[in-house]
Amino acid sequence: PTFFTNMKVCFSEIPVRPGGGIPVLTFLEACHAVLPIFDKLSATAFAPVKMDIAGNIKKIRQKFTSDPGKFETLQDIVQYEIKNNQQENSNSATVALLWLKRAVEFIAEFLHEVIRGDEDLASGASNAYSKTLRPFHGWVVRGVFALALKSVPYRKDFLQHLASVDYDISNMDFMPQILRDIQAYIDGIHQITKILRTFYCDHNLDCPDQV
Ligand code: 6S8
Repeated sequence: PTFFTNMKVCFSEIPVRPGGGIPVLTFLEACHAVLPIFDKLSATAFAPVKMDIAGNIKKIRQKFTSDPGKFETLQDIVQYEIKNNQQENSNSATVALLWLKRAVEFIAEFLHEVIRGDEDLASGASNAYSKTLRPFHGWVVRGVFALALKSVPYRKDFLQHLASVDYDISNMDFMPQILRDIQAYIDGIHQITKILRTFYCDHNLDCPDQV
């Protein structure tokens, strides 16, 4: 068993509707299932990241709960906010989902670097950061990233964190299995972020401003 096989919901399990609609609650569960990894790595160093992701999950869940019948999919929520001209409010579900999408895109790029195999994951994290979050961060948040970077473990240790306690990575089966799990997880993320990227682009919601 690994972190992935223990996950309640992963992105590949989200039952996307025929028209591309992404069901709200399963999506939020898949995002939520990422959070325990931060405590394993370093609860202090990754506290701001964890808070940001958890906060965005909460914002979207609250919107959903305000009228569950009306909001079956993420797109329903965003469209509702557009209709009411709330989509640019900083506490809107639309902005929360935009940042959640960016966070998940970072995770996919980072895991891709892990698969590539360089023992120095900090440089992998920097590559992933440049491709995803960095363009949207001003110098203050870039500084926060630089700090978090110091807590990124070596590849070997990161992979050990993804194993369950009783699983030794020197076991011959472990490496191929964990790498397969990671790739499947990345594929699941891509299937979802691709839909969201297109949707945000079509509705002109991919705000380029820096925070
Ligand atoms: C904007 C912004 N959010 C917020 O200001 C920043 C928060 C802190 C960000 C720290 C810098 C990034 C660190 C990266 C991690 C370092 C590498 C780790 C490698 C192990 C938005 O906030 C609000 O969200 C929104 O609601 C609204 O208020 O209009 C808006 C204002 O502001 C962000 O930039 C989102 C940051 C998300 C970072 C996600 C990083 C994930 C890190 C690691 C994942 C590695 C583990 C993968 C394994 C998974 C296994 C399942």
